[in-house]
Amino acid sequence: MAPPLFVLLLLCLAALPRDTAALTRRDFPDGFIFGAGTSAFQVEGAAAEDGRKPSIWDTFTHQGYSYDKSTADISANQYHHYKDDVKLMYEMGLDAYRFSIAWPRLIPDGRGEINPKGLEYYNNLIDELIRHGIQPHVTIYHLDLPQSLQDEYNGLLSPRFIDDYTAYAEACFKSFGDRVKHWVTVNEPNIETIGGFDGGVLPPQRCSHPFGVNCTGGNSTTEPYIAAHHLLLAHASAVSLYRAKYQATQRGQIGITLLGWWHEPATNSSQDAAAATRMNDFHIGWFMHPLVYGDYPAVMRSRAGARLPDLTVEQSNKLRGAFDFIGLNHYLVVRARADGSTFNLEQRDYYADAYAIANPFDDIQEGRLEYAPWALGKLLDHLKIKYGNPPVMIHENGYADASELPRKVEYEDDSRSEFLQDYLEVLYLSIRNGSDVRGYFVWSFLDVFEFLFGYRSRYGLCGVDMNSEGRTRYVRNSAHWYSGFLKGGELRSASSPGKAYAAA
Ligand code: IFM
Repeated sequence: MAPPLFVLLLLCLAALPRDTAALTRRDFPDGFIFGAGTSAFQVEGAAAEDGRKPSIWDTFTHQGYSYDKSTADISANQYHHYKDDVKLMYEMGLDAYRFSIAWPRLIPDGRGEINPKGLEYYNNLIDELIRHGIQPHVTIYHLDLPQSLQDEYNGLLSPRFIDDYTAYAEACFKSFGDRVKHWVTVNEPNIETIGGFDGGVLPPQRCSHPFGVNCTGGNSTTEPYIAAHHLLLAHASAVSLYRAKYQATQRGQIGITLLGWWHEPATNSSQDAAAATRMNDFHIGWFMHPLVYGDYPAVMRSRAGARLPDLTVEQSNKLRGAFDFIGLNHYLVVRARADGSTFNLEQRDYYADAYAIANPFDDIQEGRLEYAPWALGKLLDHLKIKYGNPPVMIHENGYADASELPRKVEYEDDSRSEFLQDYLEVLYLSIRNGSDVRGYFVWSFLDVFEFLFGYRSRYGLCGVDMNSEGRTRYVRNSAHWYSGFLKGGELRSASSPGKAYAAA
C-alpha cells in the first residue's frame, strides 16, 4: 500500500537542503568531531630543554632560512603552558585537540632510547586533555625529522628511514595508545617531498638546477619520488604494525593526512583542464592511489617512468587499504596551466612530469592566495568518486592574517569566522551529498610558528603575544564564534568581543 500523502511530503522536506545559515552542530552526523590543531615544532618551544635535540627544522631556522628569519625556539611555549592551553580548549568547547609528537623530543637521536622527559611531557598533555574531556588526536610525524637521521643517512632518501620511523611509531603506540584513539602516521607527505626535494624551499633544501635555489645538494628529477616512496612505505609499515599488535586491544584508528590543494584549470581550454586533472593525480593520487589501488597513478607511471620507484607485490599489498581514515588539510585552489615547453629528459621535475605550470610557492610567498569554499566540496567529491569514499577527517582548514601585535584589531578577526562558516556550510552540503566526513579541525588552535612565514602569518583562534615573556594568550572573536557554534549555537551567529587571557 502506498504511504499516505503527508508522509511523502515529510520525506521530501527532510531530503531538502536546510537553510545553511541556520545550521547547528546537531545537523552534522552523530559522533562528528569538532576540534582545532597545532604541531609540535610550531607550538612547543623549549627547543633545547629536557633532552630534546634538533630537527631539520631547527637547523633550517637557525641558519636564517625562515621567511622572517625567526626560529621556533620558544614560539608559543606550549611545552610550559599546556595546562593553560587545555583550559582554553575546554572553555572553547573543543571535542578534540590535534597535535603532534616531536620525534626529536621523544627519541632525540631518531632511534634508540626514549627520553624520559619527553615521555613525561606527552603523558601529561594527554592526561590533561582527557581530564577535560578532550580527545587527543595525535600526529606521529609532522615534518620535524631528527637532524641526526638527516646527517646519518640523508633522512627520507634512505630506506633506513622506514625502520627507524616504525620503531618510533611503535614507541608512540606503546606509550600512549592506551589513551590515544586517533593516530596519523605522517602529515602532508605530498608537500614535504616537493618543498624539501624539488624546489628546496623547505628543509632539507635538496634540489637541483634549475628547479631550486639554496640547494644543499640533491636531484629534483628523482629525489621527490624516492622520498615520497619511503614515506608511503613507512606509513604502511606503521599501520600494519598497529593493526597486528595494538589495534585489537587499544581500539584506535590510524590514517595519514594529505595536503589537499584543489587544482582547477587556469582557463577554459581543454589543455588546462587536462593539466588540472593531472595535477590532482600528482598531488592527491600520488598517495591515495597506492593506498586504495596498490600502485602509483598511471599518469605518474607514464610521465615519470623509471624515476618512480617500483612497488613489489608485497609492498603493494601492504599499502592497499592501509588506513582507517584519510586526513585532509584543505586551504587553497591552485590554478593549473598546461606546460607547452619542449620535452627535455634531463631537466624534469614533478611539475614538468605533470606537464603543468601550477607551482603555488611564489604565489603563496607573494600573498596571492585563492580561497574558495567550493573547492573543498570538489576535493571531497574527488575522494568519493575516485577513491571509494573513504572516511575523511578535515584535519586543517584555516585563515591566516598578518597582524603582528595584540592590538584591539587582533581580536576582531571576523573575517576568520566568516571564512570558517563558509567552509562549514560546504562541508555540511558535502556530507549531505554522501561524503563520509567524520571530523573537522580548525588550523590553528592558537598562533604558531608558521612553516612558510614565521610569525608573520597568524592562523590562531587564540592569539599569542610572541613578544611577551609569558607568551600571553588572547581569545579572538573567531574563538568565541567557534565556541558558540560548538555549544549548540547557529552557524551564522554574531561574534562577541574578545577578552585578554594571560598564561600563568
Ligand atoms: O602551518 C601549516 C601546517 O603545519 C601544515 N599545513 C599547512 C599549515 C599552514 O601553512
